[in-house]
Amino acid sequence: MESTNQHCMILLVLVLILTCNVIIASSSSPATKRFHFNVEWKQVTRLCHTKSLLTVNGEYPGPTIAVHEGDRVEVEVTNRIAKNTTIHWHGIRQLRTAWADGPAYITQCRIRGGHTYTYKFNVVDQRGTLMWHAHFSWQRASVHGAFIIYPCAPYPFSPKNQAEIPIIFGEWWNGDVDAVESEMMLLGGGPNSSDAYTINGLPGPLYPCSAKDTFVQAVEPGKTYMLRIINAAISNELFFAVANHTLRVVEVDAVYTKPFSTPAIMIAPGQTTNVLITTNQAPDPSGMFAMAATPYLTSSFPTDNTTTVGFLQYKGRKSGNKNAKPSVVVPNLPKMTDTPFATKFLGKLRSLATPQYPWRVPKAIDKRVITTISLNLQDCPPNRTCKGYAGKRFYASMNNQSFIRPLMSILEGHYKSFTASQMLASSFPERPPKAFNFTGVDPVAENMNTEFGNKPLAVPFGTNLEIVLQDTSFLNPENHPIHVHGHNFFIVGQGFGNYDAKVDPMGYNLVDPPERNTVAVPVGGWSTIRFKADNPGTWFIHCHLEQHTSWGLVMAFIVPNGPGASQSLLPPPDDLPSC
Ligand SMILES: *[C@@H]1O[C@H](CO)[C@@H](O)[C@H](O)[C@H]1NC(C)=O
Ligand SMILES: *[C@@H]1O[C@H](CO)[C@@H](O)[C@H](O)[C@H]1NC(C)=O
Ligand SMILES: *[C@@H]1O[C@H](CO)[C@@H](O)[C@H](O)[C@H]1NC(C)=O
Ligand SMILES: *[C@@H]1O[C@H](CO)[C@@H](O)[C@H](O)[C@H]1NC(C)=O
Ligand SMILES: *[C@@H]1O[C@H](CO)[C@@H](O)[C@H](O)[C@H]1NC(C)=O
Ligand SMILES: *[C@@H]1O[C@H](CO)[C@@H](O)[C@H](O)[C@H]1NC(C)=O
Ligand SMILES: *[C@@H]1O[C@H](CO)[C@@H](O)[C@H](O)[C@H]1NC(C)=O
Ligand SMILES: [Cu+2]
Repeated sequence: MESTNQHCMILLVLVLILTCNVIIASSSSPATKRFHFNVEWKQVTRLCHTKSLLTVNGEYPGPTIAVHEGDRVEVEVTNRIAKNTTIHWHGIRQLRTAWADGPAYITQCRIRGGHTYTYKFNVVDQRGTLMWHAHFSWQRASVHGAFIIYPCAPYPFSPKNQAEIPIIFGEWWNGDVDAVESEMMLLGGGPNSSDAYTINGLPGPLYPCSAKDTFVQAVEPGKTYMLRIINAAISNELFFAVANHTLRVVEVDAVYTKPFSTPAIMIAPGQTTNVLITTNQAPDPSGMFAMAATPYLTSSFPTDNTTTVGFLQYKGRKSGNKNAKPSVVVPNLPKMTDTPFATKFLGKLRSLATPQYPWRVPKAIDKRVITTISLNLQDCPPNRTCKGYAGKRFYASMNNQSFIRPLMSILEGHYKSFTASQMLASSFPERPPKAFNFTGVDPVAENMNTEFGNKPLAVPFGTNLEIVLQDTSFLNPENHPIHVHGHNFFIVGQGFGNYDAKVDPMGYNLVDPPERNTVAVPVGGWSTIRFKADNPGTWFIHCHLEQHTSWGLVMAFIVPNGPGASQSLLPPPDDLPSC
């Protein structure tokens, strides 16, 4: 960990001086932290299977990026494989630096094998735990890691943690993950499931050959630890709990929350959660307490329903009984289908909303967009066999548009318009094209086809935007984690069933709603998010379940330059990969 950063002082002063909402990159010269990422293969063995795993620098999970609030970050990424890649800094706002955001064909073309691209951006007014991951096909299954931003000011909660432990959840496939995606897209059915969930790359004792591949963290009794929990899994939301210990939630998605205690958490792919844990239990005869993650299952599609287990090992308080086997039972872990628990847990999240960390939720809005987030069932192309439901194939859509990825970077294509501060054409439908009982239809009777395209949503700079995300029961109502690039948002309301524009806004929380970058939209329900569109660029909005992204549950969102020079997209970097 770095020592206290000089730049923190400068930044604090700046933040106090700048009263406007839009704090764009500071003019002082920040400390620059440089990292080198080699995307490369590495032979890795889990569950008795040895395979070439795609990694950064041979590490799985990948290296941790740790910086201070206010730092400038430069990550030189060299692609040393014979495939394309890109890396995304998930949750980093990328103010004016959309070029460094990472999603392939949205903000950049892919980094080809043998090529290098250096991502350069500032970490402005953000602090906490985020993640980085590959944003090309399903590479993020193993190409991911923690992105930690140490705060300038002391933590606003007590007790203060005395140490911290990163906890990264992932999924392990015995087979080749790229082949899983290709096969899914070719045959039109659901993807093969992962073979295990992992904690920091280790599956734990409930899987074959894995007792030796178990995450064990030594802890001292009577201390408070901060767990920096990251869900880097690609296909399921997860529940997480630690036997006999309560978790105190203090931050989600790198935003402080009002602290609350809970026996377990629910965390969706793309989300991060910091919890405090105090080692105040009399040790079990083995000296070990299990921690476990299981999926939170909301769909009836077959999926990985296994459990990964790791341990906290109390130091120096082992009993005389050396043969005592640690219990792998975690009594406080919810059942895999416990939607009431997930709902109650998410309902407790509140922004801290103090003068030092004020809420910035738009109280009034300039525009409301209502979009379905839906699975679809499309006729099989002629002369092909499809393995989706009823001989058809699966897709997914937003407002009945299943996203087709362009062959050029959308940002690059529009760059001239940004420099001219033009308002770019908005063609994404702002209401569901067909009104129907979104969460009540008989899935078999309905026409579940979709349209294909990449019409973007564009709004003027500074728009106070509301987006209502409405799940549908086409095929399967499901919890979808929707991630917005380039902006944090406030979750002002959510519920089950169909959103009602007359009634539901009256129940919005405009006082201390949770601020996040990824919202887990309730299964068979809706969420309303609000934010000020104040970051010029083209941004990806998408489901963070990888199969849904592949099926098209994605949209592009465009914010043009603002009136001031400091509200404009910077020019593209010289080494930006070409298409
Ligand atoms: C990399 O991307 C380019 C452009 O989309 C494509 O033509 C090429 O086949 C890709 N390379 C590999 C190895 O997939
Ligand atoms: C998916 O699973 C099926 C059945 O187990 C297997 O035959 C197939 O090879 C798997 N596909 C991939 C890409 O791993
Ligand atoms: C942990 O909790 C379980 C279930 O509540 C209880 O049976 C057990 O005694 C506890 N273990 C310790 C070491 O306190
Ligand atoms: C997990 O899924 C398998 C296959 O679908 C099923 O047989 C099994 O009962 C499930 N296990 C749990 C714990 O839900
Ligand atoms: C489908 O197969 C039939 C018979 O083999 C053939 O006549 C027809 O041209 C094929 N259609 C397409 C679109 O490939
Ligand atoms: C939608 O369908 C559900 C379930 O069939 C039903 O309970 C609900 O009343 C319907 N809503 C509307 C607005 O028709
Ligand atoms: C979606 O588009 C398809 C293709 O045009 C159409 O058949 C279907 O009815 C539309 N569905 C909805 C819900 O708008
Ligand atoms: Cu989804």
